[in-house]
Amino acid sequence: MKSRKSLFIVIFMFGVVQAFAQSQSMKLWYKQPAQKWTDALPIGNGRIGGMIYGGVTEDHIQYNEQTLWTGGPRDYTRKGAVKYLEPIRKLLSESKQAEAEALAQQHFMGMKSNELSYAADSVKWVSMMLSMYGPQDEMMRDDSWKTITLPTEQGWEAQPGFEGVDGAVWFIKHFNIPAGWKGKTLVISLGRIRDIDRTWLNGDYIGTTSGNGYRKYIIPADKLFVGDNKLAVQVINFYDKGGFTSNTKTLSVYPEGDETDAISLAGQWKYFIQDDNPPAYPRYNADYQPFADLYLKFPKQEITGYKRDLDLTNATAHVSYKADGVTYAREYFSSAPDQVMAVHLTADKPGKITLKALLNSLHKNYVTRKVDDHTLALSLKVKDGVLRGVSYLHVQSIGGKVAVSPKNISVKGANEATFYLTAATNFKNYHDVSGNPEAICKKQIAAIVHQSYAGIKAAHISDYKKYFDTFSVDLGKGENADLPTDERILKFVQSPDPSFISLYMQYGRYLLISSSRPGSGPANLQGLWNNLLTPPWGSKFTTNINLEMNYWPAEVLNLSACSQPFFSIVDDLAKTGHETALENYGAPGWVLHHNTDLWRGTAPVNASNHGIWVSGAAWLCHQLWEHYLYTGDKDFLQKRAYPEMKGAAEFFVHFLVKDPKTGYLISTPSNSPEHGGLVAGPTMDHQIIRDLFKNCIEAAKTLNIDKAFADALKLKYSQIAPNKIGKHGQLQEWLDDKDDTTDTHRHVSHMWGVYPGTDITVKTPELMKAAEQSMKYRGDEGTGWSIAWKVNIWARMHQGDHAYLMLTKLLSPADVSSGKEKGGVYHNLFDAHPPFQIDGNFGGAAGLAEMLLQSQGDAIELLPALPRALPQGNIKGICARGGFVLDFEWQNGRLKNLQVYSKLGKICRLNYAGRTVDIETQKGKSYRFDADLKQL
Ligand code: FUC
Repeated sequence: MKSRKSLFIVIFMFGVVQAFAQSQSMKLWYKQPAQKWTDALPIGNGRIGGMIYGGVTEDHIQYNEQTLWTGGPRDYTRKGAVKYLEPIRKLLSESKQAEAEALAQQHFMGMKSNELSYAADSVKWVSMMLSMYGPQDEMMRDDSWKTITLPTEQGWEAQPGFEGVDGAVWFIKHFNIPAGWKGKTLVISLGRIRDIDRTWLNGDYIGTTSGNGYRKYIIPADKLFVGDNKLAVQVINFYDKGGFTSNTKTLSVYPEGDETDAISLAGQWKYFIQDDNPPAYPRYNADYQPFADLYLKFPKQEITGYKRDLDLTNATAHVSYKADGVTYAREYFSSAPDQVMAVHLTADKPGKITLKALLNSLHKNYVTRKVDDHTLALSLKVKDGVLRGVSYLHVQSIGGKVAVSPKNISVKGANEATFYLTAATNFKNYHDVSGNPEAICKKQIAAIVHQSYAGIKAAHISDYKKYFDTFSVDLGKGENADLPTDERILKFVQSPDPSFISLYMQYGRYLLISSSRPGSGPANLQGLWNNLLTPPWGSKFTTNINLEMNYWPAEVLNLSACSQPFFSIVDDLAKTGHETALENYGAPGWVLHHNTDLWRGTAPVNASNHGIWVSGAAWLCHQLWEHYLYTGDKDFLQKRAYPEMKGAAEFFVHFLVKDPKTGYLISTPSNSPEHGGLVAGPTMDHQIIRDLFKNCIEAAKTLNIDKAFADALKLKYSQIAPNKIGKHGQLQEWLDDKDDTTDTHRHVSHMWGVYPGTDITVKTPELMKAAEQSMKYRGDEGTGWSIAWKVNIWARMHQGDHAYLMLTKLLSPADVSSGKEKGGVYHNLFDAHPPFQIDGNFGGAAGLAEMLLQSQGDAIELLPALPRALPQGNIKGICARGGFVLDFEWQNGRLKNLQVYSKLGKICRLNYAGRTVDIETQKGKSYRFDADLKQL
């Protein structure tokens, strides 16, 4: 028998090995620096986010501050829109969808920014642009112009010097016409141009076209010169992508009827930016903005042993390599306690740290300046909006020399150096922009100057661990577990890599902790990370799936506190949404349509065929109620959740109308998200409204208030159009049985009742079967978030293998061939819609949880959708409704043991493999069970 001491050593060593194994397996790592943004590693403290490229001679940290957006406080709701509500409803009830959409587009959508002034300003500006120069002007001599490679398929913004440019730009191209073309009529093909072109050949005007379609100009034979020809194109771009935006093939000149003889015009052109200050383009929503870029420039060196990683256990990123017998290391993190981003540079020999650090920004309107002998500042202003930003970059070094100029900080021969970066804006809240970013930065740097790096790092780690360490998961280890992350992604399809799945699950938690900390704003479409002035979908908050999905993992994966920013945005939206309820619907309470932003617009936006979707507020309220179910926080229910739930319900009490055909209460006008146009009575709405009414009734009962209101809701509840099974055995997406079985649209909105709702469960087998049929018709492909949603839905259907199949699709490589992308993961494990959208990361993590534990019904179901591919595992800290935290293990696909901790002292009903047990629990106590749910 082992002595106590040696047993202790064995246990201790086992613990160390375990801890080491856990920390190794919780890393994303690479053998090379990031080439592109989706290779870079994200860090964040909920407010300041960084993307670390980790280059050797030039490191690049692109960074964001959560409140830097375009736009400003304004009214988003169109006054008097309500006049058109009944006419729109009437057209829909007469099956005149196109007419209803046209009427709604004209009178019912929200207000764009500058909507009233733009038309006149734009006409004035365009006429100024057109009259300023012609190609014969002295200004048009292109000898000293800069060059650009055309076409730019992704818009000229992707070219250096063109970042964020909207406006008027002249382009000139010289090309040679061969003698053989003499006497032929030519075609000049310019491809697609955004938005207006005016084109001249050898000084002769040959035409103009508006819009973003293709351009072809016919040149009569007598206008040609054999030899050098000069093509001049003035391009006017109002907003978003600019320039020549089709592929190289379409940019050419050829004799009419003989494209095979084409001369390519693709390649180098000369350009001159005539004016990049057009009137601000009217927008329904604002865009989240990148803040700036920190560059660290090091002396050139031959290096070996490069490694870059992100350690999820302590939210620190690292770069290390060797050069000239010296090991260099960099460490990066974004601290919530100290509100700074830190970059710490060390070498294992003294005096080896030499570099220049500089700040620059994509915002045209930015300057840098010296603050003091250790601090550089950057100030910026967004182009179309009221927000200003300030960053301080402060350095502390040991040994060596530091010098600060207005442009950079240089460090020479130091033993180590640490940079601290702050960022702030004048945003205070959605109607107050009186903040002082300079004062914030100054204060934050003053607060860290007397602290040690070790102290700041320790505070960061312990703060982060408060969240991260509440949960752990181990699904076993495959043969690829020790490979770099980018290689692992590629191998994942070929051989099982269960620890890659647990890494992905924990990465979802990491991203939520990093982008949504109490006190910060909620995670947007890209969480906290965005490097583009015109990001996809504005990197805003889309509410017909995306914002909600961001918070799916929060409760179940033991990060309830990370939902606080979500609750805060709901508080704001309940106020702004009240205006929209009144102006568009003459209704009490509040309403939210399918998008919002920093300024909390709630009106319908974009096109009427999908922008008029009325269930945003109700869906957000579902998550308020869920928070109560998980935490039992009655104070939250009473003071925050219930008033907002009640407001959302009051809206629908007013809004629902009796369908003349069926007699049911229906939601009209609305939309099944982004599918099928403006309609009366989409299934999803009815599922969400039922859920809202049910939860309000339950909440009123719990709080012992509002009995009359709850009774009124009960009556309405029973009159709402029910889920219906259609002619193909499918769950109908609409009131009419018109689903198309070949339709593979990414939104699976009518599955809301399966997940996240509970209208359809395994206890309603016929509806569940119909839902399954619809899922089969819809297919297994989709955008990132669509695939993530399907993981959750198949899990709720108790089909673990199908849920797992979806998970493998979510984890497939997003970069398929050069330049092309598909739904999956990028090298940094960001989810690809494509492009990057973070909801898939969060939905995927939640989906895996849903496979292992469900508690939406009257029992906690253990391993309800365990796939064959994950036969063993160990999970600690997963949460169930009713205030329970569970740790359990399974082996050979069977539960092995279980421990339940009761936070609230409620009765706990457990369900596993057909067996159900009830136990009375006491608050703060744990209960252990064996594989047969026998209490130990
Ligand atoms: C919804 C989706 C799109 C995208 C956008 C941000 O509109 O339909 O796929 O995710 O949000």
